[in-house]
Amino acid sequence: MLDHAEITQFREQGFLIVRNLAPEELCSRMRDVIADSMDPPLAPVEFETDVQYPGSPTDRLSPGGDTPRRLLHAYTRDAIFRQWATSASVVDRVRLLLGAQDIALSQNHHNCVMTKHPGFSSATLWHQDIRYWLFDQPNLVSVWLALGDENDRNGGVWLIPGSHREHLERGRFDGALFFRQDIPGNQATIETAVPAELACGDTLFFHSRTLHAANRNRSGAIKISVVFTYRDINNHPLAGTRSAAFPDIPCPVA
Ligand SMILES: O=C(O)CCC(=O)C(=O)O
Repeated sequence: MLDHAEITQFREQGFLIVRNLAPEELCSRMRDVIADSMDPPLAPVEFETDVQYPGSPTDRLSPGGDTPRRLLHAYTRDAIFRQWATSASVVDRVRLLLGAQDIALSQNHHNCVMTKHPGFSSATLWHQDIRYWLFDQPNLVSVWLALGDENDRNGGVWLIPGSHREHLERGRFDGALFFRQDIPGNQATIETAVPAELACGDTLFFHSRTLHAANRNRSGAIKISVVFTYRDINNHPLAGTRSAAFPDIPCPVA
């Protein structure tokens, strides 16, 4: 499933790539469902204009204003996403990475199809996913499945190895909790970033405190990824927060 070296790598670096984890047939069925959900985009959808990141169209009426960034609630969109999200390939690995016997999938965080379009996509600045999430402990694992090639040119993700273990003072982040690029200490950290270059079926497991970022899509094709987040069943979301908005899904024990 995962060997000692892979688990150690995840603990030290805050991420791990497992090549070719999802079979081509499953990826192809996901791509078909997603293609049927794109024109028109089936709700719930997050548009590029909703995030207002660098490169986002200013409003829904401006050119590219109707570009989707994420098809939300992937888990309830189609059985193929549920099959992947609860598969032993994913769940047993997350269990090892979290060091937890029982885990649950969050319906509130990620749980989406990322669609990064050429032309109107935006860049995501450096951040830790946990910044807006509220759990007893900041230890969650997200699972990012590439449904095609991902690299810097089409807006693939970059990560900072070991950042999930750093104590990062509040002043190193801006008001929106992005890791500031205007202070030398942070620049030195950012220089250690590595790209997660992925091919279809490759799967990136990353910790909720790992700093990551991504550029705009400068290729000619849409980049599509499917992302789910998991927690130890005993690591509860704080009641009344967005992290507890919808109940989490307990994952099957092998
Ligand atoms: O694809 C991107 O722009 C990065 C997305 C991301 O980092 C996130 O959703 O946490």
